[in-house]
Amino acid sequence: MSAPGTLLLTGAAGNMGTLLRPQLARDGRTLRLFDTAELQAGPGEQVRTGSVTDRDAVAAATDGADAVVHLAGISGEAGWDDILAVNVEGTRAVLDAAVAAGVRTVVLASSNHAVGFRTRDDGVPLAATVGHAPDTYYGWSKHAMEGLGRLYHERFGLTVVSARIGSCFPRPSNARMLATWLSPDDAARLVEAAVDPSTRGHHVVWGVSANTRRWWSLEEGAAIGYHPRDDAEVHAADLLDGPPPDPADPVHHRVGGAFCDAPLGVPMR
Ligand code: 15L
Repeated sequence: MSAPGTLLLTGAAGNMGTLLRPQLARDGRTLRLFDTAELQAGPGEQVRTGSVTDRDAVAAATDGADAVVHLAGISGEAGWDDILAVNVEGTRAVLDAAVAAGVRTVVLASSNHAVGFRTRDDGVPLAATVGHAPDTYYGWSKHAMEGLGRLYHERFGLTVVSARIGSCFPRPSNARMLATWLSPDDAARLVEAAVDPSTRGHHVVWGVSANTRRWWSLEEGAAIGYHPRDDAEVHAADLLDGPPPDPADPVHHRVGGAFCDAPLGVPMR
């Protein structure tokens, strides 16, 4: 099966967009970059400047796309109105535009914080089918995003993959991330599996690498062909000094770690 001709990346200038952009470049593929920040198009790229809060701009950017990877949004706790406008209305704008444009697949960048209050007591490995338990307004917006994805799949037959991302950074930077890290290479593997034309239907999968200390299931991802190869353990010596992390410590016991104690509605960054 061939990869899609035009792949729209919303939030292309953000953390994940920046990491994924070089990884997703392919012969025969156009990467269309959508962001509020002005970007410079490289080979095989197109730039569309705009916000997901502007439905017309989203519709114009989506026209002619084969698949959409929706990364745009507020990436941590924020005020309720901002979360609703950007993360919820923005996702609805993307899904509406995808249906109108006849897009085959939408990948939604969900987050572990949609189920942040789930714990190791709910299962190890923790299934992606575990019920929602958001830890913040932000986590709730990712819960809403997953629900919207399901709705648009059922109503319109759109293939939707909600990737419940752990910690996607160039490298893990604390002890929790030894379990929750998603390497940039594995993030690209996950996107490629999701946008492959053989992936159809509706899926919620964990976006996590093959970490030795991982406690979230890879089974749902494997069902769409996502097979991570990286392991945060290679960074363990740099991150740990002293006793090993205690799995009973709330930071390691709860999916959402410290987000569970963050004040509601107070912007994190
Ligand atoms: C997220 O959803 C955030 O966007 C990211 O910045 C990290 O905080 C990550 O979760 C995490 O849980 O490590």
